[in-house]
Amino acid sequence: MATNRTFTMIKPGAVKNGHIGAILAHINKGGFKIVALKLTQLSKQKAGEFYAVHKERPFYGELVDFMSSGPIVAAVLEKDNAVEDFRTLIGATNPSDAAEGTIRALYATSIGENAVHGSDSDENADIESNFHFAATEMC
Ligand code: FUP
Repeated sequence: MATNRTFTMIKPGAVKNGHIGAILAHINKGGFKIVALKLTQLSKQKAGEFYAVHKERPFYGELVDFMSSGPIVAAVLEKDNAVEDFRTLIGATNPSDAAEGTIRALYATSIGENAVHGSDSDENADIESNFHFAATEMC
């Protein structure tokens, strides 16, 4: 179990708006080490699989469309207490509720286009990292 690792995606809106560099710098300044990194694009099917837990929610269709609409940056991050500390660093799901200085407060445009993903448990961090990366791609 990757207890000191979490998984993140810089979502299509933040990539399109030119925030990859600033967000990665913010992540490094927050004390996280990047142990896997790639620029990629999710197919609709893959985006649907990634967010399958939300299948019954009213926003699922829009979420899948958005997440497959352009390139994303996927990364695995390492730090003590990674999952919880990264969720603090990114802020609340809705950027209007996100604490000042958090990644979502700085770079998200709406709850649907909220700049970054962060795993919500060690178990999901492991599942999501393996969804995007082969073992040989995680250093
Ligand atoms: P988070 O763990 O903060 O990424 O939030 P959730 O797992 O609750 O939601 C996953 C994604 O679904 C969000 F990043 C954006 C989208 N979403 C909406 O579009 N509307 C909502 O009301 C809730 C989530």
